[in-house]
Amino acid sequence: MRRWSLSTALGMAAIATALLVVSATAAQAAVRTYYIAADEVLWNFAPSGRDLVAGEALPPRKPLQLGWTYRKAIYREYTDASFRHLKARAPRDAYLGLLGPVIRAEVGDTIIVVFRNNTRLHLSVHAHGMKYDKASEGAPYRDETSHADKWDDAVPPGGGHTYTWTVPERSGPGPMDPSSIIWMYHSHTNETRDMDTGPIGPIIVTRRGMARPDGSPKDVDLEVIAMFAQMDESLSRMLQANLADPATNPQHVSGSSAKLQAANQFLTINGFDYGNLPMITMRKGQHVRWYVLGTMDDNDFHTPTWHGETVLYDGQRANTIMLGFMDMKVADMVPDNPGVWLFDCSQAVHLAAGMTARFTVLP
Ligand SMILES: [Cu+2]
Repeated sequence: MRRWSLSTALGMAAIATALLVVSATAAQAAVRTYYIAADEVLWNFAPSGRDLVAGEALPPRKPLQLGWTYRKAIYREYTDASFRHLKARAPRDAYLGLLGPVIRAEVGDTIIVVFRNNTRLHLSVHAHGMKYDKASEGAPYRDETSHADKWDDAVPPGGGHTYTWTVPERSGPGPMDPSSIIWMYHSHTNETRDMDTGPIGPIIVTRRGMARPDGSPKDVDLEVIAMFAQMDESLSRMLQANLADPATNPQHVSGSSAKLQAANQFLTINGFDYGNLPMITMRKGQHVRWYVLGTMDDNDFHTPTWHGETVLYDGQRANTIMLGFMDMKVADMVPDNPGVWLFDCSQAVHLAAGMTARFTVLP
């Protein structure tokens, strides 16, 4: 009798605890809504007009190079569904450059992207790592779906679509990952050429129970996102628009895409060349999390390299890590060495082509 009572009491306590856990989890799960438009902008890869790492003039324009400014389509965040007011990016986030807004979630959350296409091109929003159904995939291929499940794959100019992604355990950090990981979202209507056209952005997912209300990881002081990408303007879907516009083609360069290719490729970090990435600033002793991204480049890997400091990547000490195609990696740094330091790609050709930036560690 006594044993029966005890086990019953224990069983009821266990059920009550389980219910509490379930309700706490349900209470914490958030629906995070982002209003994101694809907008056309004039993008300058080196807005200072100089090589800020070498402290000298940019290399001379190649004969078939349009210039340093090109029309691109990029994702930008708005305050609401009217898409009338751009959501201002904090000055400290200027270094994010042409990356779209940072989408955040804690495991268990739901992400809603209300998308508006303000460009002349059919575009989409396709997420890596998230869980979605066919109406929120944003990628056209023979997937045996039709009608409503196709609209999201190529949203027409002036059109819009609402994408819904859930963030289950399998979208969040694995057992060997730190408290947060990074994914990408990008237009996948013309998968390879969209990469050169511009619309791409980051998604950060934090482990359940490890997120602040804004979704960022509690155990990190500063997060930095750096996308290493070759932007081939000869393959951009905006090429014809760029050729036709004196603002982007002041020398009236002309020729086929193949002829223009070598002169119009840029090796960029967040869309910046030759040290023009706005300075990233951190303090000695902070826990800094670096998220590094590769894209769908032709044939090149990238090797982000931190000078003057080291990182912990995959449980190993490093100052260089390898980025494959559409690779997304996380490296943690506790800077201990105040100064201005180089952050670049160690691939020699890329280094020579200005795939360089700097970061500052304050005492
Ligand atoms: Cu590289």
